[in-house]
Amino acid sequence: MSDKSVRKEKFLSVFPELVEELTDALKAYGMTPEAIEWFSENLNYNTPGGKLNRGISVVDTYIILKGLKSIDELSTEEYKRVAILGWAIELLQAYFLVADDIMDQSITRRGQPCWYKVPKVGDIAINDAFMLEGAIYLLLKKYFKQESYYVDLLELFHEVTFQTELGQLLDLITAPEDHVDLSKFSLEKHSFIVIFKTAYYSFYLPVALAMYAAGVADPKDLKQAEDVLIPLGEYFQIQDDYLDCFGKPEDIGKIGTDIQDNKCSWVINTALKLATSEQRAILDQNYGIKDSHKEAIVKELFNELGIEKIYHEYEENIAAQLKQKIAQVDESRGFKAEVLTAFLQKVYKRSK
Ligand code: DMA
Ligand code: MG
Ligand code: MG
Ligand code: MG
Repeated sequence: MSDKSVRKEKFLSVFPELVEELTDALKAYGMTPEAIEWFSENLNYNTPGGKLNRGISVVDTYIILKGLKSIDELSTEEYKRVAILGWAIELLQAYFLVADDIMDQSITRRGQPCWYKVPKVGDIAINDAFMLEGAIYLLLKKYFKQESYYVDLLELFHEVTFQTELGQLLDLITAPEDHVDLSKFSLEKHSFIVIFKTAYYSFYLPVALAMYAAGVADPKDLKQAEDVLIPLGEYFQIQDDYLDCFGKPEDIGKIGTDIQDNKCSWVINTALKLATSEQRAILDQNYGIKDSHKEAIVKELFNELGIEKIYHEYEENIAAQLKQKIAQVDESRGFKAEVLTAFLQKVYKRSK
């Protein structure tokens, strides 16, 4: 097994214990067996099935900050505590995704039907999303209440959650279902949306959590991390937008919906910059409509405009810029640039 899959297996092996502990909290309230079983299924269906990059990154970052050579240098107990911070992000992600799929009317996620699409679930998925969020705070209280940085963790989760919700709000109100107006889109607006809906929780949060746990969380260092991780997160969401249109469903585990959903994605914004007035008219007539024939016309135009090539150029460019930024990191207080390099490597040229 590769090192990567070993780390994933180890991270996954903590999850069943957490489900036990979380369902115990329901038992303590005297909840019915059906409710306990439902919560357990909600947790298992929605939390562990993805790439787990965010969660595993907390462990990876912690190891780098502690100056350890390998994961095996952590005691079982220390590993579990750091992994729990990782699972807390995965629960946050599960909460956002269950809700996001309802709002985006998506069909599949991580190669299986979206939770709200499971026949017995439907609208109950809304409450299930809230409960996934609640699980974060049960775990933080159980494992971190005695730490001096407990309030920092709580404030961090609350702030990042709200930032993500702001991003989702912008994403949704910029893509009304009944009214397509491409003049509302711009790459600047796109940048704002994706920094809020993706970059904070997917990139800044895992590193900041590991920094608190490792005792390397000087505000100046948190700022240094943020200054690289936010543009890196923006790049990651541009990849997500690109893959929504050009990725293979087998690779990405989901079927793209951005064109039919009228999304203000990087792809349409790039196309709008290049389109002639004739091509613009085609986009105005076919974008953002729940019709797969119209979607195909839009995709054909994207191909004509050479969006794929522009994406690859963008990717080379941003990766070079980020490398430069990382080279300027000040390590004098204990923060390490390697943390950021490791993130960039995980993202660069991903296809899933
Ligand atoms: C993802 O936006 C953002 C959050 C907070 C889930 P998206 O709708 O582009 O995600 P996906 O493509 O995975 O549905
Ligand atoms: Mg979505
Ligand atoms: Mg969405
Ligand atoms: Mg997407």
